[in-house]
Amino acid sequence: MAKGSTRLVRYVVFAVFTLTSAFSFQALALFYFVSNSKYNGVTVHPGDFKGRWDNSQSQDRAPTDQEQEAPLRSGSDSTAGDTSGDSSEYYPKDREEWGVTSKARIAEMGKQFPLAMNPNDPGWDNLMSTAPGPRMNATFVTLARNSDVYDIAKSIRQVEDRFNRRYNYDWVFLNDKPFDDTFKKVTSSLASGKTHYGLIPKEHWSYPEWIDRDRAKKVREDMKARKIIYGDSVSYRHMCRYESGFFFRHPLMLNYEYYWRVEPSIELFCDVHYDPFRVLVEEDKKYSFVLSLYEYGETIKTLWDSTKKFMKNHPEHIAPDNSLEFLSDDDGETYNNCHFWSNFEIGSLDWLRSKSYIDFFESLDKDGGFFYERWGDAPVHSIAAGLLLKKDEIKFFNDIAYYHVPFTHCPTGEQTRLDLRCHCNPKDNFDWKTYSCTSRYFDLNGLKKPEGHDSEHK
Ligand SMILES: Nc1nc2c(ncn2[C@@H]2O[C@H](COP(=O)(O)OP(=O)(O)O)[C@@H](O)[C@H]2O)c(=O)[nH]1
Ligand SMILES: *[C@@H]1O[C@H](CO)[C@@H](O)[C@H](O)[C@H]1NC(C)=O
Ligand SMILES: [Mg+2]
Repeated sequence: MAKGSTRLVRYVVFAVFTLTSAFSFQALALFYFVSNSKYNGVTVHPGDFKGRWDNSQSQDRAPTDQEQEAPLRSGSDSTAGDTSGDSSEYYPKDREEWGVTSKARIAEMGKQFPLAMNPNDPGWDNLMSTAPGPRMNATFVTLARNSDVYDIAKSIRQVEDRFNRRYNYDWVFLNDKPFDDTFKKVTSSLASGKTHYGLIPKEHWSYPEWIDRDRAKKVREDMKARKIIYGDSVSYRHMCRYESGFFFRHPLMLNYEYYWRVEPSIELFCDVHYDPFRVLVEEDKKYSFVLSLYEYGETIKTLWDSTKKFMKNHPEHIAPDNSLEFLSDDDGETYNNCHFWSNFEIGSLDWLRSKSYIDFFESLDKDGGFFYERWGDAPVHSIAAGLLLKKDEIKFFNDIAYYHVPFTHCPTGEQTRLDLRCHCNPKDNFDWKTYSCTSRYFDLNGLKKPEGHDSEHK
């Protein structure tokens, strides 16, 4: 158990009622102890404070200032469930030591644990220990514009607080324009690992020569008139094509084997206690997701036709034990629009750089749907994962709680949420709602849905 695990949260609530009568005031003090003992069952006995807070006294008078500030924390409890010995370093054995009653006492005790007020003070970085164990060859990756700086700052802060401050994985930022100083300063101040800033080569963010730009323009005008989201955007199309076919080949990304994609303004609602990269390595997974849903059909009208063409031309790339069932309800005839939501992904770069994936991407790219329609990288990655990977190479992370507007993945299972100190509302969990495809993933893989799947979101 980690050092902090025996931390005891104890609230002492004093309710002082003043009762007025004709001739006298009477003060009544109520003590209310709430103990949060989920870690290691540290028990709190209301009688613990009896010696100091004798009933007869407390009914007669309100507690003095000294008493009020007294036993908020208890030293001896910290050793009750934790035999690691770590805690003794930080918590005096004698419970009375915690009765911080005077400045002199604080100064005396404080010498042992000086406050770190400035970055160069000892202990500044010691918020909680670094996770032991190996690190994978992995990085976070974010595609962003300079104007996204404060939205990505929010994401980084959450990723760091919930996970990376203990792991310190690198972070690669990619942009079709050079990153400005503000972007670099803000993001590098938040990331605990090394940060790298890459410019996207022009040829990865422009029309391939075989694209008829007039035709593409007409499509955008038409989609604009039909109010299709991002339908009139050129940059969005370059972005989707880049995420589909190029980010993993950026020179900076060649230094890594695994990636975790992070977008601006996402949220992580729960602690991530283990290294998901290592889970992928140990379980031999190539792709993972937390949210799945149906794609907007208007944006991918011929994507499945292109996919079928690829399957016919490259039967050697289709995995025998694939997830076609996730993608199609009629054995591959049509696409059911199910996809993993790719704004969150943890996956293998080597897989994306493999011949099978590149052949798939290039085949789609030649058909032009990134510009003649508005193919998203989510269905492209998902179809690839569904067909090129074995079904047990795709992982669902129930533990990683996630939000990207407008959908939430809040872990199913109350105990899980408590253990991970989640701050999401289980009712917001999208997994088992009608527009999610996650049930299909469970059925297809013969997985048992977590307890609470049928009740918590209602
Ligand atoms: N450098 C750059 N990044 C972009 C551009 N458009 C979108 N992005 C990034 O691509 C990702 C997806 O874009 P976003 O606006 O979040 O699209 P949505 O999640 O589909 O609504 C985000 O990480 C954006 O920061 C662009 O024109 N240039
Ligand atoms: C990480 O992976 C990349 C890509 O495969 C490789 O070039 C690099 O040497 C690896 N780094 C380490 C430290 O193993
Ligand atoms: Mg986004």
